[in-house]
Amino acid sequence: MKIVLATSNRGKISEIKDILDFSSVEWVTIEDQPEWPEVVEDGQTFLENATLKAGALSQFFGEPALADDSGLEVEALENRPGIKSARFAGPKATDEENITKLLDDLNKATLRGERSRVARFLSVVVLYWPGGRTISAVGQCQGTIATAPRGTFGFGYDPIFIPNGYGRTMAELSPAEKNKLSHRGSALRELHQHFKNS
Ligand code: ITT
Repeated sequence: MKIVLATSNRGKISEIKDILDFSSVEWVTIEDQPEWPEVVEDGQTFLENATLKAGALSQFFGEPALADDSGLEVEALENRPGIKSARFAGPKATDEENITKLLDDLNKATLRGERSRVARFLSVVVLYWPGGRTISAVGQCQGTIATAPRGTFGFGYDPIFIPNGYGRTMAELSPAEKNKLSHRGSALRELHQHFKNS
């Protein structure tokens, strides 16, 4: 069975392949396809955006497609950046620029008297078959925002996210440790159960 990984984020590709250790699946990724359609993520929710991405790639390749839409919600920032996590500091923002903006915004909120550093990662995953059948699942990981970035593993906001119960940031955990506790790990393991029962 072929499944298209409907993402251009290399961090996600490697995590999804590790978490869903399917020996019988041939993954189709942006890394081995010369043509890859651009998908406009104009949904209002993680579920809408994940469905848009999986649907577009499934139609393009005529195969089932798996998408993840995810992000970081920070309590003191009224749950921003949320669905805008990838482009928080601008349309072509790097992970470093997004982290700098988030820490700046949180520092300003602290100066206004906000004390919470509570945050959560959310992931919504959708598997979309040609013809339109879908299954989906949600995962989350609760934690707090560090005062400065630490660690080199992972991607995105991992260097500033400390999962509850850990003294280390997500970027200081090995990939295997992250996958066990992450929002994406939970969502994909639940999706796998739905898949087996479907
Ligand atoms: P695709 O849409 O091509 O999958 P993307 O990176 O644009 O790639 P999203 O729109 O879902 O994906 O945005 C997710 C962003 O949320 C991601 O770029 C990170 O900034 C952040 N994020 C999500 N999961 C994360 C994780 O496990 N660790 C750190 N940051 C994460």
